Amino acid sequence: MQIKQFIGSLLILLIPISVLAQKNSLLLENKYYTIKSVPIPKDIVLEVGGLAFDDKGNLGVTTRRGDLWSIKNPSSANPEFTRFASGLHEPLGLGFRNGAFYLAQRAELTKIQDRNGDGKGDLYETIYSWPLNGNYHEYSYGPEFLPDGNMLITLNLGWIGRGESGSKWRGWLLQISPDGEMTPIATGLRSPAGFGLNAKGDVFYTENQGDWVGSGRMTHLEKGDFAGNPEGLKWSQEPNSPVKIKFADIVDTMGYTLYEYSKKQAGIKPPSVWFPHTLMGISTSDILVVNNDKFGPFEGQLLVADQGHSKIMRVFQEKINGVYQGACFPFREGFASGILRMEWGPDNSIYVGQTNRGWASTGKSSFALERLVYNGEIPFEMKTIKARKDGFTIEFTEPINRTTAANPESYSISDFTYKYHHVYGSPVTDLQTRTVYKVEVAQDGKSAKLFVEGLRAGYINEIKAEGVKNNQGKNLLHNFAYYTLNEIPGGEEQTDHEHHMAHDAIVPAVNLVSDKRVTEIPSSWFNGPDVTLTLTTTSGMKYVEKELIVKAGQKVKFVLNNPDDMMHNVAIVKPGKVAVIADMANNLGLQGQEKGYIPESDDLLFHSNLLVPGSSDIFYFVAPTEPGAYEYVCTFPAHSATMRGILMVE
Ligand SMILES: [Cu+2]
Repeated sequence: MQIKQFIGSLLILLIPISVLAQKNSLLLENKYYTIKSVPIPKDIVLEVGGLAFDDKGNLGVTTRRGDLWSIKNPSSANPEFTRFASGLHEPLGLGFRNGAFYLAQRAELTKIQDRNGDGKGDLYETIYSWPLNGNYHEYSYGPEFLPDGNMLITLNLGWIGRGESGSKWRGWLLQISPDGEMTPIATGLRSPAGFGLNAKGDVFYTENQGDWVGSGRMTHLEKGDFAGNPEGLKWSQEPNSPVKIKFADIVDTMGYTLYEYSKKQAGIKPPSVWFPHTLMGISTSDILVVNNDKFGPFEGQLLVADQGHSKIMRVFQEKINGVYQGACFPFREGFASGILRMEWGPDNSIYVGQTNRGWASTGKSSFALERLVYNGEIPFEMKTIKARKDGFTIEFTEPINRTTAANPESYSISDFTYKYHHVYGSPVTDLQTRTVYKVEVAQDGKSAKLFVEGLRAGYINEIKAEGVKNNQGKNLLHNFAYYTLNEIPGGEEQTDHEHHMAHDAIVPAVNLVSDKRVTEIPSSWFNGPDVTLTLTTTSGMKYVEKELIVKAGQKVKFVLNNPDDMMHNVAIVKPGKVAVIADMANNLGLQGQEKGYIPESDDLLFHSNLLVPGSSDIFYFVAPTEPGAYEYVCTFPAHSATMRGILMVE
């Protein structure tokens, strides 16, 4: 081996695996969606605040330095830049309707028009204005046009070491008509840089991690909604406010999640999709609906940009019990600067406006204007994830290899949540592993039904499909997603328990090997067991049988049936020891599952396996020789309070 080559391979070894993986994923993404840059003249600082095409096909761009540029032929090698307007106060949005540009400056919604046709704005008209207290963080965004011609704007909170609504309507979504009539719509907003309409015309906004905001997220906003940050509630008692909650109604419990709090206080709207901090992005921005079928297989879905990670994520949502929820997926990373805006071009490519001054980003350019172009080849991706009563259904963009897709071990799921408190951000809270115990692959090979034990409403499910391959043996382009489960769907699609029982693909959660779980009948029991005890689980974390009776020293065959839709076990313990054992099981934490929630203790006499829904277990033991009221209990966390009974030894 040549010395140079040797040093070269050493260097490659020194590059962290994660960097290689990232480079690899960038290269793969580039095969399907290519990033092209729009050349910007050297003397223009194009820190993009807003993007909108005018009626002549020129791209309007507002900048944070207060200009509105008009770009002719933006997809060509030599686009032509004209300064259409200037002297604006940090316009962070742009729209175009009926021959005029509309933009939100910090303190007003402004209409700018070119009346004499010289390609420059000559009429600046205030549509509606609002007060400012001068805090640097009082950003204003928009407008987004509604189908009826009214406009939406959002107002950022100021920052004084926490979010502050220092002037009226900071922290609000406002609707403004073209003739300047303002209607407040919703509040609880902290840093609402991105908002827009989905394919059905419903309004969503994205939020950045911050005080009262555990992680980035997206929320469906309707009139009267409160989305979580209490500062904007300072104005909820104004006569035209549709929001009923008062500022004093929201207290910091330090314990609840936003979902839990919303069940106790009417009018709180939990997010439809969480973007877990650092796992998916770090600062969400613009929302863009995929409004055509020329951009790959994702028509009707939403793209959400991330400023800090210089990337675009993808969102699929569904409505369960009238509530939006769904999954976010990685989509395309590697942009030059921090993304603030996305806009469709006439050729169905997406213009991506970027800036990172004051807001650090992965892309190191201080500003950029780029274009994302679809190359026509379908990437192998999870296209949608839908919730069912008993799990999730994943739809793929291509037929999947049946052997890999039907194997429960090709998937892993864990769920967690975030705290709702005045502190900035939240750690991942109450993380648990969920077991995929069965998978059914659809006839057409394009979707897989995952059966998952113990779904928890209000939790974020990390869904990984690392083992799934397509028919050509290829891996997924992106193999993970985060599904926010606000509502668990009702019974229409549930599978009955007999079906579970009959299926041979059920995998146990664990297979506990222990001398307290003897699964073969002991060879010394020549006449078989003296007695068979059967215990059956039922819904509401209970056993059907409250008491079982044996005689001291009897040979027992113990059957545990679990027709319930959660995981359960049974542990037989010495008299009076249930609470101690349940506590020990709880304290096993994340290792609990692999131990079947069976702690090591002399007070625990016998136990079953940890059973997934629709399975059963048989074990053998000799009943204690000392009579007494022994107890049996399910040691799965939080079950022991209700899931217990007496084993009477006579
Ligand atoms: Cu249980």
